[in-house]
Amino acid sequence: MTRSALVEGLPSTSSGRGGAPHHLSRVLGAGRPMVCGILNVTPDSFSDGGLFDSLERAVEHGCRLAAEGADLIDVGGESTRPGSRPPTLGEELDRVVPVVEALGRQVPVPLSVDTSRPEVMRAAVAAGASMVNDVRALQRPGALEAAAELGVPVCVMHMQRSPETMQEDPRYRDVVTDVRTFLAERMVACLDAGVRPEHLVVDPGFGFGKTLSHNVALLASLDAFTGLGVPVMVGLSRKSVLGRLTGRTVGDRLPGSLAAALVAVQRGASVLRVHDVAATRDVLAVLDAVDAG
Ligand code: YH5
Repeated sequence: MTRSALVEGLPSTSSGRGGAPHHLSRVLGAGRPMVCGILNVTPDSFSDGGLFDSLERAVEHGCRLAAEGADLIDVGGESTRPGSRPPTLGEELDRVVPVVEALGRQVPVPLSVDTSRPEVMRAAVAAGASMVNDVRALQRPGALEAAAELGVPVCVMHMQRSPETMQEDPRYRDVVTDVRTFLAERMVACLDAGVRPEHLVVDPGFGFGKTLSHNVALLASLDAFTGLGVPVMVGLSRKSVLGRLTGRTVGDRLPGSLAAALVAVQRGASVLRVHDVAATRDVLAVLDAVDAG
């Protein structure tokens, strides 16, 4: 399977709510990395300060991500910041589904849903989402089956333990090997459940049960994950690993985030999950020019 396999998986036409065609195939088919904009619809979002907790503001922010050139927008209603408590199913559905419905009508960009709950996966795809992104790698009961039945691309991410406990002394035998083995096992589980191979995306899960040195090792060896034969997604944007490396608070982590994005793409990442879409596109424009020359 090639890195462009994600392409065939994502619909090349709109998800049916009256938007323009997505043309995602041209994006990855051209070998260009994709930029996935982050749309948090949690009241306690780490950097939105609750500003986007209403439907209107969430949709407005989604439109901005699209205008900045996002290839994909990831809509999430569960805050997975370290120590956080999960929302109820009802809360998560109420946050995510109206945003997917409304944003899907307004932007010609495919939407993914950042969730671990099969009920949310089903409702979001019914509302127009084109992809499932699960930080728990479809390990919740019913999640594998839902993803397979929905027939959409799925991103499986590595996390050690749970958001409540993941940053309490994380340990690995060898972080790169351990994370890669986990992702390979989840790929097999997905395939066994009936997920199409061209629908698989993997993510090492930066910040999810990793120390500073674990995160740096994973980024340095990201090419180990491209060996799994499916597109690799990377989420480093504004994360505390960058705060640790630069001494910056969350609002001042753009330069660190862009450096991380560049390194990730140079080591084979296919999808960059970021807050700052326009700035990330600029990084890719420079890299593109160099690669073309
Ligand atoms: C990810 O890496 N992350 S939610 C703390 C931050 C900044 C950002 C304070 N969902 C990922 O975005 N899905 C999340 O700094 C994800 N990969 C995939 N596939 C956490 C998040 C964040 C947390």
